Amino acid sequence: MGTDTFTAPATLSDTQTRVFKNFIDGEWVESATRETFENRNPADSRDLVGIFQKSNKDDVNAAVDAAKRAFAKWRLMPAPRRAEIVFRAAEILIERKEEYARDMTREMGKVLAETRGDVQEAIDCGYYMAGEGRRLFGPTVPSELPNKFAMAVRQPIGVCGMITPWNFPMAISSWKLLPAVVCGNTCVIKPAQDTPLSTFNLVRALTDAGLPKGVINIVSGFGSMVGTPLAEHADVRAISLTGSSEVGRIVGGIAAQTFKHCSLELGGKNPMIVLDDANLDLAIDGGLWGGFGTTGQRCTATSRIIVQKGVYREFVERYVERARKLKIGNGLDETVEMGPAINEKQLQTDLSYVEIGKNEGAKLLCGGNRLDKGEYQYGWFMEPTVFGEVDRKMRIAQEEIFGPVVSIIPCDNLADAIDIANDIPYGLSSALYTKDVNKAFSAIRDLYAGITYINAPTIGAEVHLPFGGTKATGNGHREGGIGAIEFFSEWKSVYVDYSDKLQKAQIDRED
Ligand code: UN1
Repeated sequence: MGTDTFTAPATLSDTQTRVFKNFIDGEWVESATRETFENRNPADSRDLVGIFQKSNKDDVNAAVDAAKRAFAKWRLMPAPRRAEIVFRAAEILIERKEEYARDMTREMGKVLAETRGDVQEAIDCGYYMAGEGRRLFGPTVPSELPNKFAMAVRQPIGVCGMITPWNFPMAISSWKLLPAVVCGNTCVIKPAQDTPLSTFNLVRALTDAGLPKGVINIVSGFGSMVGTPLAEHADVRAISLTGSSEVGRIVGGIAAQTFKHCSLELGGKNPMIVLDDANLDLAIDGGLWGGFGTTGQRCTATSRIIVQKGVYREFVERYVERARKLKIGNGLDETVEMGPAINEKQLQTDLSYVEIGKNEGAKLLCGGNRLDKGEYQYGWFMEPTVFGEVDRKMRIAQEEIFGPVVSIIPCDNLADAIDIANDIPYGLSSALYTKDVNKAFSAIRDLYAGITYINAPTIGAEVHLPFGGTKATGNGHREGGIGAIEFFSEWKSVYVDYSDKLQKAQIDRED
C-alpha cells in the first residue's frame, strides 16, 4: 500500500477497529511474522483501540535499511527547511489535538485533560525544535595560529533508534523524533506496545507536514523482538530509550558494545519536601496532583512526601481526606480525576507494593484496594493509596512503583529532609515547599536530582529545559532543550588555514 493510506484520516470511531501495519519507507508494511497484537483500553477492555504488528528482527532490518537510504538525502536538506516541516507538524497537531487526545485516553487511560497536555507537549516541542533548525549553534573561536580559522559545526549522526514508554506516548516520542530530524538524522521508532497509536498519530502529522519517506519509520512490537535488534543493529548509530532502569541497563550494555551514542531516561522516586513554614493548602494540592496525576505513572511522580514534624499531622490528615475523594474512572469522562493502571501487570505490581508496605510496618492511611465492581469491572483500577509513618529505608520509599501509591515520611528539619530525599538509587525530580528563600536556594543546591521545583510538585517539566536525572535515572544525557540537540548531533571541528604555508599547531610559536 502507498503513503495515501497513512495520510488518510485515521480517526478511530467506537464501532471501527483499525489494523495498523508498520510504517517503513513511507509504506504500510505487514510484519514478517504475520502476527499482530491488540491494543485495548485499560479503562474498558471491551474497547479495542487497534490491532498492531508483532514485529521481529526482519522488520527492524527493513526499517533501518529504509532509514539509511533516506539519510543520504535528508542530511543534505538545509536544517531550517527540515525545521519548517516540524513547525508545520506542530500546527497540524493543534488542529487534531482533541482527536489525538481522545485516541490517547483510549489507549493509555489517563484523563482527557492530561492527554490534551501530552499532545500539547509535542506541539511545544515542535515549536521549540523548529526554532533550533535556525540555530544549531556551534563555537567559532580564534585560532592559535595566524591566518587560520577555527570553528565547530554540528553534523547528524545517521540512523537513530528510539524506544518509547507508554505513559507519555506522544510527548516522549516527540522529545526524541523532533530534535533528531531537525539535526538531520533519520529514525526507527519502537513505540511502547501498550500505546502505539499515539506515535502513529504524531508521525502522521509529520508526514502530512511533508516529511519525506523513510525519514521516520515505525516498527511496533515487544522489547525482546524489536527493541533488542534495534539496539544491536550495526547501522543504528544512536539509541534513545525511556523506560525502566532494568531495561536501561540492557540497552546501555548493548550500546557500549557497539559504540553507539546512547541516551537513557529511566526511573525515579521523587521526593516532595514540605517544611513547617510551607503554604499547606498549596502543598496538599501539589502533593495530590504530583502523586495521583497520571495514576502515579510518571517517572517524575511525587512518590515520597517528606513532611516536617510541626505540620506532619495536619498535612497527613488533610492529604488523606482529599485523596479518598478523588474521582476514579474512565478518563473520557471529563469529571474523572484519576484513570486506571496501564495494564494488569502494572496493577498487580501496584497492589503488591501495598502488601510490601503493610509488611514493612508502614501505616496504610487510605486506599490499597483494587476496584473491580460495577463501572470498574472492565478496567485496571485501584484506589489512591497513601502510607504514613514510612521509614526512608522501606522498599516503598526506595523502589519505583509507577502507580498511585504515595509514601509520607516524617522529618526533623531541612537538612534531615534533604538527607532523606537524596537517600535513594534515583535522582530525577524533587520539590520543596517553603516560604523561606534561603531554604529554597539551599535545597536547589543540595537536592541531588536533575530537576528541582520550589512550591510546585515534582511533575510538570517544560520542553525547552533539560529533562533527566542523576544516578540510576540515566546515563548523564538530557532530553528537551539544548540537551536533545547535543545528543542527536555530532561535533565536527573545522580548521581552515589560509596562510599558504605549513603551520604546525603547538610547535610554530614565537616564545
Ligand atoms: C515522564 O514521567 O516520563 O514533567 C515524563 C513531567 C512531564 C513529563 C513526564 N512533562 O511530569
